[in-house]
Amino acid sequence: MVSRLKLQYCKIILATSLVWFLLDVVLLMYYTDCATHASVDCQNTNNNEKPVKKSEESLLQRILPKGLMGRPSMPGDMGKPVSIPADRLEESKDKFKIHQFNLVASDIMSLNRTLPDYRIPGCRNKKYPPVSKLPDTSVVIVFHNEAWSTLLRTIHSVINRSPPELLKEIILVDDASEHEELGEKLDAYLATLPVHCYVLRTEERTGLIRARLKGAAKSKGKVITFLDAHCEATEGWLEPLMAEIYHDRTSVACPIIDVISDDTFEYITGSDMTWGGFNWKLNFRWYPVPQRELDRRAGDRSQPVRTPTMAGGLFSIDRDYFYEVGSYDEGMDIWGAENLEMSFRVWMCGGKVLIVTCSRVGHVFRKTSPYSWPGGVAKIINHNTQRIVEVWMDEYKDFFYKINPGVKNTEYGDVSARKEFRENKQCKSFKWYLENIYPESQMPVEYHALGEIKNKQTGGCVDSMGRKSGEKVGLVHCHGMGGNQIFSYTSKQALQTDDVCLDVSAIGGPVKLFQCHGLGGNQKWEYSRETHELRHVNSNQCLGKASDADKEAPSIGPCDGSEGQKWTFSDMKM
Ligand code: UD2
Ligand code: MN
Repeated sequence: MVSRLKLQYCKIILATSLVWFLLDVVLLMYYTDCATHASVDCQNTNNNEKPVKKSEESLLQRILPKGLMGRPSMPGDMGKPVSIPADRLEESKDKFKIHQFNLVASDIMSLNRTLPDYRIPGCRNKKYPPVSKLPDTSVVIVFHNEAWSTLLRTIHSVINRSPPELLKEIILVDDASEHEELGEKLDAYLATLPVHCYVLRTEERTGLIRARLKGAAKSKGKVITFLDAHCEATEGWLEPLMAEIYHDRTSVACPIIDVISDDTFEYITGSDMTWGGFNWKLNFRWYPVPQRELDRRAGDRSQPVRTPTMAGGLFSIDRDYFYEVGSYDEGMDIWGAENLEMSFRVWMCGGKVLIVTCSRVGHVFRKTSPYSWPGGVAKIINHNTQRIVEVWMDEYKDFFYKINPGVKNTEYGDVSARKEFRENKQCKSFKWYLENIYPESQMPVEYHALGEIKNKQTGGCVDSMGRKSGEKVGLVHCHGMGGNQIFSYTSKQALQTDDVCLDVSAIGGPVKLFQCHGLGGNQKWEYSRETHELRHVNSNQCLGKASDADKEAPSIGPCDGSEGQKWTFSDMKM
């Protein structure tokens, strides 16, 4: 009896020891992995792992290398908003303008801030080729006067959350910053990091496009990954990007860009249901992913979205392919438009632009730019944009020039080399791009007219008055300058200016501007070239001259054949 009890006792002891031993091995394996990721926060950053139970903590302390055990929680950890202590509120307001974000908030956070695993379940369990097969990447980060804490947090997040085998190096390109700490102090700090990380410096301010080209030229990885200097890479961000390029070297792979609040630095997840587009002024805009693209992915949200354009700051591209597809337009200055140029070029010359929904990187979006703009903002943006329009947009450049009449006469330098590239590569037409890649575009593929809509009786012109979606459209004196008086009568029978359409949802009006949906409905108008009437199909009413009630807006009422309900288009194609 006693010996049987003894045997049972021994078995229990043995079994318990075995369990503890196995647990030790498993935890040791996990934390050794963490250590190679060089993160002091590693145990907190991987939400895939079960939370560590209280009872296991002492064991963890026993087996972990010193320093890796969780540091005390810090402001902003787990992506939470930072609250500024009362005695620093004033300072945080003052310092906001330096970088156009809350520098005090960023400075009191850890450079190794912890974040939850934000991936959707379909992404967490996804199998990728082993890291030994995936291409490695050089990460290129350009900056001009970036804040120390945001720049270093970008770097740490990349090191902490990338498999070391995939991270070849981090190349910073300092675009003539004036802040002293970004000099030798930065070099010294980078030398202590476990990943090869160094700074190239431009002699004078070159702008982000040429700075990126400088970084790319030095890169040694199979892939180049560009990031802005105020980002945070999240768990598992890199493998899905590399996997897309591994499967197809002509893929330009962008992560989902999540929002890091410029005020509280809260990490706010962006939607996987938006993609990149652009308006007539060639401003990059986010729009909902259309049903067509959801269907193509058979409802699987973990599949990459084939986006018409990219935001520009964050993407991976095969290094050789980057050069094959024309790298960047070196003639572009300082900031802006390079993202659309690259998107059009990649699609039209045989590649693809993807939003890889399993990869998420946060970015501090700012409301205003903190930099100086040598020569002025408008001049630089117009210069860059005109270079795209002239090289890539064929006849569709009319949309840009008519809505931006002032730009036509500004200088945009020599684009002959870019045109030659397009020619040699036999890249497709912009019409092909609109038809095949972006049929939902705000630029109608087919249209009957692009110009003024003039009232026959009063001579007034329909005018967007620069108003937004949801507001009333205007009807004022024709100025003949284009801009807000440019409307397109599209083949879908919409009356569109930029990305808004004339929309009527009630009998008797008002006639409003509304985001164009391309589905007809309240945005469908029939124009008769015989009677010159513009009939709103859904309500069977006609557009008319202004009424006494509102002298600066078109009316809408029963069609009566009067002169006030007759309209002409200044540029009728049909
Ligand atoms: C977006 C892109 C950005 C770029 C830009 C259009 C994202 C998240 N960001 O604007 O990467 O494509 O659209 O051009 O998609 N910089 C320089 N030299 C300069 C000016 C800027 O090195 O003369 C750096 C700057 O420090 C930053 C990067 O370029 O790291 C992008 O500038 P930004 O953050 O002001 O651009 P953003 O995010 O508003
Ligand atoms: Mn940015």
